[in-house]
Amino acid sequence: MDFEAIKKSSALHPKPAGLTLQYGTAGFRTKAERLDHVMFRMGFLAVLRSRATASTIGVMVTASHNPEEDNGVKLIDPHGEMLHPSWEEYATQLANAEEQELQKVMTEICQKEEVNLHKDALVFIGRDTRPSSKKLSQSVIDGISVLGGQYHDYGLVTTPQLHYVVFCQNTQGQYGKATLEGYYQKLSKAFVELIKQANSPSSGDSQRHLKIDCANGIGALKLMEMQHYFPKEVQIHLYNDGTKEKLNHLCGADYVKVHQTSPGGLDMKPNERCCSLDGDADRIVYYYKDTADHFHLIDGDKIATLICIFLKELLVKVEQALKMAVVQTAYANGSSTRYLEETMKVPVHCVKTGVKHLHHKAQEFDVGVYFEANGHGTVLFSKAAEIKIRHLAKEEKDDERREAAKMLENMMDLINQTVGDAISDMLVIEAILALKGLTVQQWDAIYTDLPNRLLKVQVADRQVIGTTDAERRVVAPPGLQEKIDALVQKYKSSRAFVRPSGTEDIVRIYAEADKQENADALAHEVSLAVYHLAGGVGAPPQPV
Ligand code: 16G
Ligand code: MG
Repeated sequence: MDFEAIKKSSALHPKPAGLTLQYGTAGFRTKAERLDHVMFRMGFLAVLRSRATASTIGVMVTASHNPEEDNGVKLIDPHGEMLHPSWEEYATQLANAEEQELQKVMTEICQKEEVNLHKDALVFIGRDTRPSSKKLSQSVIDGISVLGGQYHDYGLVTTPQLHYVVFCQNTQGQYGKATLEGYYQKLSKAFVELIKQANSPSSGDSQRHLKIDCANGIGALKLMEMQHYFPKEVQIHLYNDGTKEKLNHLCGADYVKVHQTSPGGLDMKPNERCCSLDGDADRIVYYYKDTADHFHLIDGDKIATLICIFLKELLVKVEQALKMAVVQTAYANGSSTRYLEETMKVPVHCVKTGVKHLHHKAQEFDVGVYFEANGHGTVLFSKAAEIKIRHLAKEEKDDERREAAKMLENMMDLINQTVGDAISDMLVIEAILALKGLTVQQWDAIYTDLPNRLLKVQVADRQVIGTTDAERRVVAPPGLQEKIDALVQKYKSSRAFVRPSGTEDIVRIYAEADKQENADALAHEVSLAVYHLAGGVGAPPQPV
């Protein structure tokens, strides 16, 4: 490595003295103006990772659903997955190294990972629509270039699109072409094929309408590009397309999920099917309002359930012993877990919050459906399942079985298996609703969510909260779990847990119960317990 050149270039991307950041579940994320040095150094890290794995690595510049002033960066591993945890640690060390320590930190990474510095390196870069993203992605490029790496700048893309092209590139096109055009073609072909098999909607209206809140983000641009690939029976209407308002401001999937209300900028008529993407289009939630003006949220749990119902019917038809399972987190509504386990008889697994945990677990099954309640999720098909399904779709003599296998094959091609993808998920959902002739209300009525409440409490050090059992129980501080257990006893059908946030300096509290006032009361009581036993700061939490 040419440390002189690195030093010179690094001086143009200085680290604010004393600033420390951590590569968390969503990469680095903070105010955009603090991130220049981080971007530059992530360019380094991507080159080293590319050399260490002899593969193409992705770097995405985005802060997802955070305010427009923020930004962030995430690295994408060869299979389109989140960066390996051991390298998250290196990312943190590199970002926090003072100028004079840079050389040492980089040398250590190279030694530990036996990086061959003479190998080629290729990095794919993408960015969201934030005003700061262009300049920050240029800093990534500067970092890549100093280390002699090659790059391809995809410019404005959704996060899942970058995951997709990285995977395509590293599988020599087997998964698809590593271009946006390739992405649009693969998904739309599968979607058109699926939709063809649907009867026309019972309403007599041969067109299907969907209103989409694009969070004033990248999803709007990419849906506009993709729109002309869609069959004319599917009419999408884009709102919050970024031409007027600020990114994620009073809109987007996170806003809708957290506030359980419709986004600004989208006028909803009763029973109209609507959905919201988040700022980098890797999350989606659906919703509608009924004739009494009540808002109904259809979150990731209900999306997972719909997908499961559909896939299970097809799997039964093709009569292959393919094992399907659902992966959720502790935030999954209790009603969804119950419905999946008891009514659908599908095994459900609970893992820690964060996409990488869900993805990893879902890889254990032939068909692994994973979704976070917040709307991030996808379906993974094992290699063995893929081979069986593709074979049946081509060779099976029995018409019904062959048709079912074809549908599975198209589902496999439509879903982005690298990561949760709002655009791909939306097309999967639209296809399933069309194929099953379901209205948004019928989908919503599959089960009734248990009322729930999410709260947060500020404590001096959130790491005093230790969790176990996929974050469903705490092991520290002493006495807290016993207190939660006692509080839960007071309410019917109730459940509560607390966990330190991975993205904010707070402790999160989740409670659900038979009635909203009980969920609210339980969440409040648990938050008081956290406040008193885990060193709360400021005034005690107030009732909801
Ligand atoms: C990150 C995670 C998301 C998780 C959220 C929880 C990824 C790509 N994103 O945004 O999956 O739901 O963190 O945030 O893994 P919290 O730890 O602050 O509750
Ligand atoms: Mg996102």
